[in-house]
Amino acid sequence: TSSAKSSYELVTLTTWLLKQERAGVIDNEMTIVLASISTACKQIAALVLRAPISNLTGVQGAVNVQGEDQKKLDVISNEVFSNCLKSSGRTGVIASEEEDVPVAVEQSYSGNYIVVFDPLDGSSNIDAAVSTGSIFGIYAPNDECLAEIEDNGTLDSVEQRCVVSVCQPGSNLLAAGYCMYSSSVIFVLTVGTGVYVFTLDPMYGEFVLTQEKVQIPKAGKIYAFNEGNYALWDDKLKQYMDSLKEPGDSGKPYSARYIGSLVGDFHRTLLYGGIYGYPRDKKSKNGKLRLLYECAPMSFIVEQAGGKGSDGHQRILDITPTEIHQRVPLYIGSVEEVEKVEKFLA
Ligand code: P6P
Repeated sequence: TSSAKSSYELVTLTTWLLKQERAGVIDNEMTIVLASISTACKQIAALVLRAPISNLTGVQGAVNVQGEDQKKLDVISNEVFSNCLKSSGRTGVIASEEEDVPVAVEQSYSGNYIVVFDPLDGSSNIDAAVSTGSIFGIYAPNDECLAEIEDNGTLDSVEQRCVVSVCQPGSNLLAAGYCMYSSSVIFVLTVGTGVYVFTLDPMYGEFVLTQEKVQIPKAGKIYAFNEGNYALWDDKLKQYMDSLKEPGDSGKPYSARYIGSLVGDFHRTLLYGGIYGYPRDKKSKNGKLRLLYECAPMSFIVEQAGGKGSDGHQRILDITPTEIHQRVPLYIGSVEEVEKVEKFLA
């Protein structure tokens, strides 16, 4: 008789986090913060899945600090994320796309970590049930910066203290990830030891490890740009874009894939290779995407997978934000593809 098949070793996000903690890769506080983020993502996934049924599509009727119409789910996702982080008791400061300024978590709860996030990126896709996602990054508190400012006696408000502690280069990130709400709910995470992919099993509401140490292909012939902005681009960028349409020595031009949701376009780029770009243009001098909670976390992830994140000239992770909602141009994906556009833009 054949021996009983060894049971498949099922690793959930919870067991994976505890394993990293036991190995000393992350501390107990980080384990708790990441677990609370995964809980927020599960709650948002449930809301997104039933949005048309529970009348959660459409606009909230308010405008956020970006001047964008807030969707009902933008507001709710922000509350879900903030509440999960506050109740974790291990978060010190949170900075959200949906909040004008960073928020210091009240003393009774607070821990140390600084969490930046976009609670529901690509929410304009919700009404058409196209993929959306949550993006997050985690920093250690920036004490030396605070001490220096306090010595000079220039820090006079909690808000300023928060802004100072939040404005760090992406190279300081301790952890970054995203949750994509698509045909599957996919939780992607790095704590600096490679990129791990978890898939939500709706049967019992756990994220299950489905890919480890993901490596992005060095090159890839898929590009994700909004070419509707072509007329507004610099000439050098137009030359790059035109070059993608020539058959080249492989005899085949590139393929265009663009869903208008950074998380969906990025996840496909991470697994299949290629490039996602949101350039500056005559209308948006610094592009559209925000450095702190979109470009930096995604660049940390792509570098952990052997890829590259650039503003067209420099490494995204080397840029220190001066303002929490600061925008930067973003070119991210396979090393060869990002280097190709950088050459055109030089
Ligand atoms: P456009 C969504 O609003 C977002 O921030 C990203 O998720 C997405 O890639 C981009 O903007 C889409 O912008 O101008 O092409 O509609």
